[in-house]
Amino acid sequence: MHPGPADAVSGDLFGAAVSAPGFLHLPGFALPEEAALINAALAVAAAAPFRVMATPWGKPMSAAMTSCGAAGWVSDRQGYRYERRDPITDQPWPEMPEICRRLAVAAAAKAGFGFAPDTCLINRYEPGAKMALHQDRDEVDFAAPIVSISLGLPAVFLWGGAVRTDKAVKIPLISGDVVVWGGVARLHFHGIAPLREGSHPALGRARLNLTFRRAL
Ligand code: MD3
Ligand code: FE
Repeated sequence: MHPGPADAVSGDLFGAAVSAPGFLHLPGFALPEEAALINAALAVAAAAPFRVMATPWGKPMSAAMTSCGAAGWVSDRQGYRYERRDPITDQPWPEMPEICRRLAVAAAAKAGFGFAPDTCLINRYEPGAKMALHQDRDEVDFAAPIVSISLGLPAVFLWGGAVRTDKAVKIPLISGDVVVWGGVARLHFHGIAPLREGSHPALGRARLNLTFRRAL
């Protein structure tokens, strides 16, 4: 037995507890630092601009993305991968802001994980943007969890199963929510439903999602 997350941890769906192995929803965990996290994410984007990448099949994604940390996630005709330099600036990605890293590590600890993230992917959604059901399998070590921080407009997270055809459960995520995905949940299919129209006091017509990962 190696140390790992509790087998079943609780989530929260409109205030009603839901349980799934390897899934820990911490509603409002990031709220006290919401403004600082938004500023940190926008500072990253000032150095490594948000860009809409294409899938390996040439179709543009609907979320714009950037990264910080030792590596950044990249998609183009060559495929999905992590790169140590930003292909747009040809510079190393900006450093992971300490306030973000600290929060992600604290959330992972609540789920029973030691965590040393080496990258943070920042997704920016505007109303209408979505993310189709997919698995995250470009990281080297699937034993490490993924920690997600939601900021700005609300979203409906689609939580599928181990195979693409498993029916997806809808989980609302609002600004300040943090989710930790590990263990058997790490390779589950997941996505984001088309973002509803709206305006957030600090971010306007946008949702930012920060995902912390151990990629290299
Ligand atoms: C469950 N992002 O960047 S975050 C992604 O809100 C991604 O932008 C979504 O899916 C977003 O790849 C969802 C929550 C999330 C992230 C990674 C996971 C859930 C996950 C990996 C495995 C299982
Ligand atoms: Fe994903």
